Amino acid sequence: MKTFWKENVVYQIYPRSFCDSNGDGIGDIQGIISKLDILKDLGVDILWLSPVYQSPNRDFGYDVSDYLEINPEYGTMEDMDALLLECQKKGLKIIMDLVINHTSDEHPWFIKSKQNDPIYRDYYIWRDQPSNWSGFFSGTTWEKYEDAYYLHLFLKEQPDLNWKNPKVLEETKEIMHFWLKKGVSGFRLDVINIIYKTSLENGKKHIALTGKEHYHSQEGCHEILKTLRQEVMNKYEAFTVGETVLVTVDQANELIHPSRKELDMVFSFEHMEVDQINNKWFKTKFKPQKLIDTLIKWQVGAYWNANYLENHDQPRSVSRFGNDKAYHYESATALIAMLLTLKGTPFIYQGQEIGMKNGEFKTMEDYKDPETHRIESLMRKLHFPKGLRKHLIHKTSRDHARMPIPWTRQGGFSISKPWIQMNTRMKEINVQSQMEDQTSIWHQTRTLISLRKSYSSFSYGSFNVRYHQHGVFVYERILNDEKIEIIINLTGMYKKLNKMIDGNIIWSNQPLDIKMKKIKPYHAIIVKN
Ligand code: ISL
Ligand code: CA
Repeated sequence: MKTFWKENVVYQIYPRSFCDSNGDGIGDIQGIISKLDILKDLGVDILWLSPVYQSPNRDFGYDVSDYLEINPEYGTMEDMDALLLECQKKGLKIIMDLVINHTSDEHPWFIKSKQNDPIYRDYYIWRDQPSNWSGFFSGTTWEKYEDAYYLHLFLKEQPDLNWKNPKVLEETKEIMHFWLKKGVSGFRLDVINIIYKTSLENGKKHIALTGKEHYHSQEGCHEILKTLRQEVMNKYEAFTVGETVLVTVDQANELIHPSRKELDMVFSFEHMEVDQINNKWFKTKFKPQKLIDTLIKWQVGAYWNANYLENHDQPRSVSRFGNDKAYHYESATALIAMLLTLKGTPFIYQGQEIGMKNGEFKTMEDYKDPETHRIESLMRKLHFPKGLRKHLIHKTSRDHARMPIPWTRQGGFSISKPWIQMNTRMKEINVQSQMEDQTSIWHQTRTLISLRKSYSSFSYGSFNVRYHQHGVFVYERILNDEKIEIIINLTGMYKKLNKMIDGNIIWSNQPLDIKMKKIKPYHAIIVKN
């Protein structure tokens, strides 16, 4: 069935680091408005805004203290309305980030819950004694307040909501109606597959996330999502993308299959785990073939995919899956070509379109992410030597993705000192220079987006693997008599092709020597048969 979100390209904005309009060093809504023409020119259709709600910013917006107000650092509700209006004029859609596993501890609900208010006490999860659970940011998930403990799977400033309480569902419905009536086109649902806690008892011991079997992919969660779909989402032309941690293909399909229709698509994590051992803090050498195999598993298995290689929680893809030194342009464009031609809705993360690289952080003070600091202090407790700590933290910190967008050679993000340091490579990697240079990553991204829209097989065609070995990924997208073949070399080596290229080359990130029967390092080619 034809649906706008199957054809559209989504662009994620992390507002704090996008563009600062008033010179306080913090990105804001007016800053976003000032760059809409550039985004429109790039060709994206939907903007996903990481949280802009009122928040004490313990987890930079993922700790909401009022879902119906804008964080004053980012602007006012008038600014938000202006953004929606400007987007509407330009034919851009907006989706909001809805964080409903937890709130901020400064949310009035939690303040009343702490005070034992008869209505609000049960909005959160309280227990006389803690169980053995461990949380996403390491350490126990239970915090003592007076004579009881409340649950927090993330920071202690992010208490988990009690989804067994029907009032929490009612509140959420109202929040969703509020934003949908304002004209947003849907939501990205933060950690949505862990919101329902079936039991609070001790869990099986794991290196990380002890207790997860009591809240991961529970039937109670399916019930809630069905209700939200029927009673809210179905009334609007809007879609949902769920962030689903630790999810398998089968679990994803249980959420998105048309027969269940709880969510429209989900962000899975398996392909983000190909370069790690046990947990994300222990990175191992990246093997392109492992990424390809994982992508194939999801391309073939999942009913629909939300494709992404970056977001505000992940290191930069060109530094992680490509080569940000010898093949910066080649690997950045090859990765984007793959992202935009796989089956599913593509999500581009701000800065990915110019091939932003991981940053350099000299001291711990340079890191702003609370997760990074918590893990560093855990490593310190475990007596990890300083050099090792520094190395592990640098490979994985979420702050790589949170460095401000360099709009110009001089920076152009803010007239004053940004809340987090700029990337030192901004003189080479910035939006202005790349917009001026027709052969830049920005221009290739623009061309690829427009190509994606000129052939319906990219949106609606089948996905068939033709070849996947030694880091070379060849697949085709077919719809009726339209057949498009995509060849991606994800390695830094010349690779022999198993057959001659036949058809018209409609895009390639580097010149191709047909006679050679070899493709170059990080070569990406799109052929129409
Ligand atoms: O960072 C991660 C991925 O490597 C995860 O551990 C992450 O915490 C998890 O994916 C959940 O992320 C979401 O919820 C968090 C918030 O800190 C993240 O920014 C958000 O994307 C809590 O709301
Ligand atoms: Ca600002």
